[in-house]
Amino acid sequence: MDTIFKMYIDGQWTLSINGETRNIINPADGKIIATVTEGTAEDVREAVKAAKRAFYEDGWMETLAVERAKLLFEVADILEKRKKEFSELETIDNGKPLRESEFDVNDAVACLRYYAGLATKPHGMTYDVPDNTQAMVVREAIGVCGMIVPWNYPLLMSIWKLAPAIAAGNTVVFKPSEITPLTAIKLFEIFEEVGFPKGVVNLVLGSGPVVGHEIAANMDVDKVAFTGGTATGRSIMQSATSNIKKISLELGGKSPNIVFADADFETAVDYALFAIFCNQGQVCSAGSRLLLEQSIYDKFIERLVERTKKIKVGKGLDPSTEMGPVISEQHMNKILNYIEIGKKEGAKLVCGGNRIFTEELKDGYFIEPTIFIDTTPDMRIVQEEIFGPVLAIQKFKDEADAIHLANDSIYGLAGGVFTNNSAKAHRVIKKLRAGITWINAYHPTYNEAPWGGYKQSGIGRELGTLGYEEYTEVKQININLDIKPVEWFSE
Ligand code: TXE
Repeated sequence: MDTIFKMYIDGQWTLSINGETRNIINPADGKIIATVTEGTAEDVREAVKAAKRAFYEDGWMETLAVERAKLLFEVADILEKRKKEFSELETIDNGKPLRESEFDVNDAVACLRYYAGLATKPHGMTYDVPDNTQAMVVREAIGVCGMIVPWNYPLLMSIWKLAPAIAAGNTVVFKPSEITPLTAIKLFEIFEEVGFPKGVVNLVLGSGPVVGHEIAANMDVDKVAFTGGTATGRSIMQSATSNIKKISLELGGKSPNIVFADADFETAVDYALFAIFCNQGQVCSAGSRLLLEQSIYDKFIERLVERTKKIKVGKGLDPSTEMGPVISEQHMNKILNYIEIGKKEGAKLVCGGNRIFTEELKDGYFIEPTIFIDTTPDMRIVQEEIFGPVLAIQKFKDEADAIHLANDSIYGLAGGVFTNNSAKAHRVIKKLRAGITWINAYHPTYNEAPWGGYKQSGIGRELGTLGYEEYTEVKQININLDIKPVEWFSE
């Protein structure tokens, strides 16, 4: 491989300080598609130094919201023009079907525009306080924001963090997943093209324990935003205690999708498939537990299995593909191991369960869409995040039982309810301990609305105005309108 893709630090494309590289693999065929430089903790420190200088000394702190908005709008326009290239690259790097990559690019463009627009909208509050004082609160940039993102939505997760952070006036040190860095590298080329000043946006490539850890622990990083597994989130929280960093964490889930007997049957079946098998099940909010009311249990499973068997698994670039490979050999083995655990635990496998070894797909990391029924709440396949195309089905008796089963999890990211009884839908949603919920739908995500979880699914929210506020400090300003001595102490 001739080209080694570089990092972007302080306005320069650079190789890592120790000269190491990493090969990037196409999960559809196991072949090397690119070689990238492998950053070190020292590279992170250089990036942080640049980001700090850009913020405090070079004037980024004083940039006008309208200027930041303009840059983000320009990034959105270029990304939109290059949609085909970005979508194909995402599919080659991540494996997801092309239609999903196209969806991600569209969503990324919309997210950039949402936050570009928000930058110039009113922020802050005034208060009616005593003492002839005008009190107000303004929101200001935090400073240097570190960002660590995963491999399941490489471009989209980057934009979910970069757009609000930049809109709010921060400088950034950003790390994509070491498995899927390619669209992030191209995105930083766009940042360079639109003319971000040196040091404002920095890209460091490399592993979690080295580059990620340094971002989380560095004393000059003021905030760290992370999306990834709960175990890694816990370690990032610990590293962030170094300088009491602000943190936002979007972690794992084992989200319940509850279907009552009175739901629109075909709609519920269709969404149940989408909830678990979209993006090969590698979605934090995946409806990985399907809770079915007992009177429709058998009929629903029969129809679900019939539809699941028709899902077209193939290479992402093939336009007829509906489900692609999982991200890596290691992750594939983790998923296959969970399938074995499910069988040993006594769950009944009614669909899938195997790696796909056809001539065309045998070199890639393809797993059949898999369904377990007759599960019990204590099973590991019901409690643990598998993060693959594996559905665990649970049976419930009534509304109270459904709520109890749904909340029986360490996670609280998302959940769905299907019923034609709207009062029942509202009662159930009200009791669901989760941050993102749907009634008669599953998965749609909106840039306008906050995204994040209860319990061990995370801290803070992304997207919407709450997501913007995660990248701001709150400053109270009290203006005395009656300028005279306080006379607390006698003369
Ligand atoms: O994720 P990691 P992994 C879940 C899913 C999956 C499991 C493990 O269940 O099976 O996590 O996947 C960086 N300090 N999700 O290991 O480790 C890493 O380099 C700082 C849920 O791939 O969480 C990458 O950039 N950073 C999820 C990012 O963290 C560290 C998406 C995510 O990797 C680090 C992905 C460290 N010590 C996996 N170790 C979701 N919520 O959507 C790793 N990283």
